[in-house]
Amino acid sequence: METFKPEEYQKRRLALLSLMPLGSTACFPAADNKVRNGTANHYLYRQASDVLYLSGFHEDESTLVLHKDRTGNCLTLLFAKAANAEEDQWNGARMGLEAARKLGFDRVHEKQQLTRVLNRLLQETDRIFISSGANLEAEESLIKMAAAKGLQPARIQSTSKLTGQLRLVKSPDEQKVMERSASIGAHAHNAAMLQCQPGITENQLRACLEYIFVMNGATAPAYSVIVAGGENAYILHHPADDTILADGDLVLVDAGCEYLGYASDITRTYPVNGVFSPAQKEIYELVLAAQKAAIATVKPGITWSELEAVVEAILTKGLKKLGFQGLKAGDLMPHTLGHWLGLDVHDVGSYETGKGKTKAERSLQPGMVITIEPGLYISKADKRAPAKYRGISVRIEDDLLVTASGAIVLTQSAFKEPAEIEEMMKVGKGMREELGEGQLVVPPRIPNR
Ligand SMILES: [Mn+2]
Repeated sequence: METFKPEEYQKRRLALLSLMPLGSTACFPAADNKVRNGTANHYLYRQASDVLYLSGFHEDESTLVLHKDRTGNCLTLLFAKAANAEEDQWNGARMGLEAARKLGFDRVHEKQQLTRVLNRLLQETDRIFISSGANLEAEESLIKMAAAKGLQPARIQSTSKLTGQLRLVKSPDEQKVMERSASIGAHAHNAAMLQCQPGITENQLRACLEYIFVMNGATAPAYSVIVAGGENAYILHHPADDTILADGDLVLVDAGCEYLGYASDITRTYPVNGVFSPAQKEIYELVLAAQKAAIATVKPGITWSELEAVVEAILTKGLKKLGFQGLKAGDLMPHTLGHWLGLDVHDVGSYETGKGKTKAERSLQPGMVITIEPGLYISKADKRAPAKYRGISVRIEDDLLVTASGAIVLTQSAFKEPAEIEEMMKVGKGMREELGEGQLVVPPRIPNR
């Protein structure tokens, strides 16, 4: 059930404990199992990323606790829900405490014991770290318990700085999983290009991507799939809806899958009818040139600002050449160039290092996985843009693993050269004609590694 061997998780817990000061406790509640509607209809459950990272444990209503006493003795504890035949017939079998004991924790307790055991650990605790975001109710009750033990607010902190440091650099095992997540994502984008045609809806294109994700072993999309036809692409996070994709428009697709907990995050923009108009191609090629230049610059030691400067220079110069009046790249690209990628799509990890006077921008290092995603978003009403470019929005996004000498583009199999895209879409058109109206063009599954 767990993605990695128990030893890998044990290693991660020890690494986290080594970052914790003497007399501290770190608590990681499992993600809340959220009701979608009614009483027994829940959202697809997704474990909190920190719990996945430190244990691989998938069950809700559990808490992971790491404790380091004032003399440096360490203890790892899991609080979980016991198996229960009647409940489990409705919700699926729980692992049970006995099996959980084999996962390498020092102690496994029933979840009801959390308050009692934690109160005892808090007597040896001068600082508590609480994982935030995945389960607000559990967080609040942990904060209350800590406060009741007399811990001042300044001594109640988030775990994010600790886990961020560890999760920023991916282990060789994680890198393999992320490679697979990226290639499934890339494959789905290619499949969507085969399927795309005027008259289908954003939702239908989304379904095509999600089908390929799941058929290749991913659990689900890693985030709500963005399919944005025409002007919708100006909205950075436009969720796919019933909009009909129109002949002559571009479609922007920002979609990635979650494979064994790890996200891919890919954006492609292409013509709905399979052929770029000259104006679309000019904007597209400008963004592509900027993206390729940034990718070529990625290597250990480089900072995000340096990468952004490369992109800014190319886009600003290119826009001027295309006749845009008094516009800098930043005016048409409201988001940053990229972000950390991992268990979370926008993965944890600070973009800065040090404190006070030593505070500096964090530079890239081998083992980090990042996205590079420049874009240009031109509103239909933007009078500073030549008329033929108004209403065109383009984003191109790939996932990169930073290596010792540069970077590997994990998503390189997703077509992005205009000629490649047009060729691929022509192939798709031929396949659809052969299959007949309403048939899904599905490329074969990608082989397992
Ligand atoms: Mn992204």
